[in-house]
Amino acid sequence: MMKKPVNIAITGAAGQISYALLFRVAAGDLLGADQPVILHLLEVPEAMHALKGVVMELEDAAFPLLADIEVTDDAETAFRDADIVFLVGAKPRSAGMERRDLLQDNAHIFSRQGQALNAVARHDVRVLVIGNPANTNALIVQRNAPSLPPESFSAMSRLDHNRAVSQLAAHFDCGVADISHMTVWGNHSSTQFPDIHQLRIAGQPLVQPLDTVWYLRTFIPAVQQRGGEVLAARGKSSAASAAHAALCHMRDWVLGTPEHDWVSMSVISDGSYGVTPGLVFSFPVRCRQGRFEIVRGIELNDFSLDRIRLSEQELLAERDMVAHLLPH
Ligand code: NAX
Repeated sequence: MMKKPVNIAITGAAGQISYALLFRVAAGDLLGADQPVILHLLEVPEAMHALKGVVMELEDAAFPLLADIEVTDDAETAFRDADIVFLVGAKPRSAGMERRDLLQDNAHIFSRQGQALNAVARHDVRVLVIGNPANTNALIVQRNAPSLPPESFSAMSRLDHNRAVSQLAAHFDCGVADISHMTVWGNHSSTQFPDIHQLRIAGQPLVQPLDTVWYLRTFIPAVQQRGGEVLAARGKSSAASAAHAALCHMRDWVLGTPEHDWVSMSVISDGSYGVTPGLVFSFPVRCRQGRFEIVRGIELNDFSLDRIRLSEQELLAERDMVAHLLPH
């Protein structure tokens, strides 16, 4: 017998990340080839016409798993009954705009969406925030949805994680699947800390001492600045790789992480590794039976702790800037 469809809400549905995400979700790349889905697509009124075109293309693809498509410009309508929510839609950063202004503009979008989730979402909903600044937006959404468990919310650091894994495979001349125990700590910003101190290749810890010159001068900046490089080359920010990272994040959350590895997810800090409780911070996590757990007991050297503190400070400053939108 056919499974009951899963309701998946996606905001910013006419944008470029969604253009890559929607078709893969409808094709079964998120939850598997036997799981029907219903898409709830949210956009602003001005983008509705463009969204109609995307819906036509979804129809034209004749996906067997796509049970229905609902289109709306009302957040409560989009989030009602949703099992999974991808919060992609946000204002882009325009020329000359300060990060502070972007934060304020988007903070209002995410506080309203948090309230809408609070009003209508299922208690077991899983929410992934992709729209930037993703970590602080996720904090705003969570704080505006006090009736939902805090562990319903996360932000995306998986694109940074995947970028790091790919760079490591090239550097160590191995396959991507050979790389494990990679962690991105902190904010999805230039203060993120890609940490390879626990790295294993084909299951084995590194035998040679870490090449610190390469690590500090090449690897860390390469991961931190990859988004800017893509933007400079394409004239547009990362889209297909971001959509893929969103699928990886949500699939692992729902279906579980590989047995002998972990992934990087931005989740509400429980104080692990001294990170201020309540901040949405990227940690190493394992997922089992639909729940994530921060990996504990990793020994961090002073260098790593300093990097983690730096990113934490940035998130605390962002939190202060949106304090008026954090009611609880
Ligand atoms: P686009 O500008 O192509 O699309 C955004 C869409 O969101 C637009 O269609 C817009 O109409 C819609 N939108 C705006 N406000 C909305 C609202 N209140 N409700 C519903 N929809 C709304 O951007 P895209 O390239 O798709 O990127 C989306 C977001 O992802 C941006 O904030 C971007 O910075 C962020 N990213 C986050 C990444 C991460 O790793 N966390 C990486 C990729 C990307 O940079």
